[in-house]
Parts: sequence; C-alpha cells; structure tokens
Amino acid sequence: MSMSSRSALRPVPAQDDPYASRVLDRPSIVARQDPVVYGHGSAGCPLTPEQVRVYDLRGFLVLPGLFSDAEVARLQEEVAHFRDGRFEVDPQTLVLEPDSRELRSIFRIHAASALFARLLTDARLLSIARWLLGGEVYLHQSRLNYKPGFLGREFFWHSDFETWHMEDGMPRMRALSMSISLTGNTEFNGPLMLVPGSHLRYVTCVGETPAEHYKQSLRRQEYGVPDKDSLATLIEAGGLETSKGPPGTVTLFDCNVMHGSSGNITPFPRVNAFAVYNAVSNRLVAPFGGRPPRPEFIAARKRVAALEPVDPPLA
Ligand code: 6CS
Ligand code: FE
Repeated sequence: MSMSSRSALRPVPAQDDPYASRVLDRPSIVARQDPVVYGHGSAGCPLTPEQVRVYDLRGFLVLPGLFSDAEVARLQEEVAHFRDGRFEVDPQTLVLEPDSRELRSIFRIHAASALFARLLTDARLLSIARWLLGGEVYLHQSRLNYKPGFLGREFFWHSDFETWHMEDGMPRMRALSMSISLTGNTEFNGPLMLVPGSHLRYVTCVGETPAEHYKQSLRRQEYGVPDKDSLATLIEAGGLETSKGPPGTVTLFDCNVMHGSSGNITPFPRVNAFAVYNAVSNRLVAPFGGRPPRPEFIAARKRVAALEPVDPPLA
C-alpha cells in the first residue's frame, strides 16, 4: 500500500476531540473529560447513596434481585424462543462465533421481541439510567450474548466508548450499559471482568479501522483494542473484578470502563441481555474515525426518541 492511500484511511481528528483514537502510532492514556454521574443533586435517585458512590468511583455496580423469579423465567423462555426460530429476526443481526457456526450474539432484540422491548423500558432499569445520565435516554444498542458452552469465545479487553466514539460518532461519555443475566454467571462460564476505576482514564488505540470493521470485530475484535502496557497499567492500579450472580442479576457499567471476558469451556452457556442507554443530548454525529457509520441495528441514529418508563411487573 502506498503512503498516500494509507494516510487516506487515517481519521483526521477534530481539533477539539478529546477522545481521538486510532490516529497516532503510539498508545496513550488520557484523563476522562466528562462526569460519570450526571444526576448529583437532582431528586428521585433510585439508588442508595452508597451505590451511587461505588458506581462513581469504580464505574460499575452489580444489582441482584431487581426482577422476580417469575419474570426471570419468562425472559428465559423468550431466549429459548429466539433459539427455536419463533421470532422474525433480521439475519443481519445474527453474529456467529469466530471458530464455529454457533450463535454468539443477536443485535436489536427489542425489535424482534415485545418482551425484551418491554424489559428494556422497565422503570426499574430506566429510572437508574435516567438519573445517572441526568436526563432523557434512548437505546443506543441492544443485544443478546450467548457465549455457548464449549464454543463461546472471549471478548478481549475494550472500552465500549472507544468504539462508539470512533465507529458510531458518540460525542461524549454519557452512556451506560446494563447486562441482565439470564443464566447463572459463575467463575467458570466466562463472566464479565471489569477493571475498577478504569472508566476515569481513556486509552487511545493504535491501528487504522478497516472498512466494514463490525463484521469482524463483533466476532473477534483486533482493532480498537488497547495495548498490553496500558492494560497492565490500568489493572495494576484498579485490580480486577468479575460480575457473578444468579439469573436476573443486573450489572450496570459506564461506557468507558475497561472490560472483557474469557471463553467458555464449560457445558453451561452464559446468556446475557444487554441494553445501552445513551443521553438524548449525546445522540450520534458523524463517526470520529471518518468511516461510514455502522448500521442502525448496531448503533441507533434515527430512533432516538426518549424512552418512557413502564411500571413493573414485566408480564
Ligand atoms: O462494538 C460494539 O458496539 C459492541 N462490542 C463489544 C465487544 N462490546 C460493546 C458493544 O456491544
Ligand atoms: Fe463491551
């Protein structure tokens, strides 16, 4: 490849973009420029002061027992319906494991299943997202991650925000994820690992983003991944934590917290439903990496109306 075509692929960072990445030949760690908790001082906080403090400081929070056993059982049934082909699923939204034909993820589950759409607007989740993000929110992304027994491969360390900024055009850190476990997450079946405190620093990555990167990255990510030295720095400072718990456990995590998970060599799948809430005020612009935006089923840019909370129970 000639020098000129190489540089044509390079993102040209906006002068004032504090989160430019995949531009320089060397990685760096820079300070977060945005709040973690936007709701401080506003009324109606659905979390305890201690929970807010932990989320602010560590970048994540594990919430057991938000849903009843009957609700969790209904959600598990719905997962089985996805598997037995009862729903009309857009084939584009299916992502396979890197080394097999096993299903790894389904995106935009709130379009295929009314129950998942209902779950992701439930007041128990939405009130937390709205308070922490300080205003109206919409669903940036939803997905079901299977991590099938034996064949479920790892998710390498990453900050979701790095990808959402560079590939989707999310301007600032004003989004969070909720993972709702639908099987047990144990030390054995590849639970989510998080680096406490890593959300306060932003690791810029090295390497140009290939065209249509998502087709590869959702199976196994190789670009937009942090370097070993930066990871070691964050992990030495913050340590490691896993998110474990029975079905129905909700893990809440900031868009920039460093996280990943190992492969699953047990017979037990690890199924989690994910919702990403973004502040309406932080809706997507042109991707900061300069490539065309990823499809709507991965990153909503048209459907950004504020979500309305629906009171429990689920069904
Ligand atoms: O690329 C993305 O948007 C997704 N990839 C990972 C590994 N985590 C967050 C997000 O769902
Ligand atoms: Fe992630």
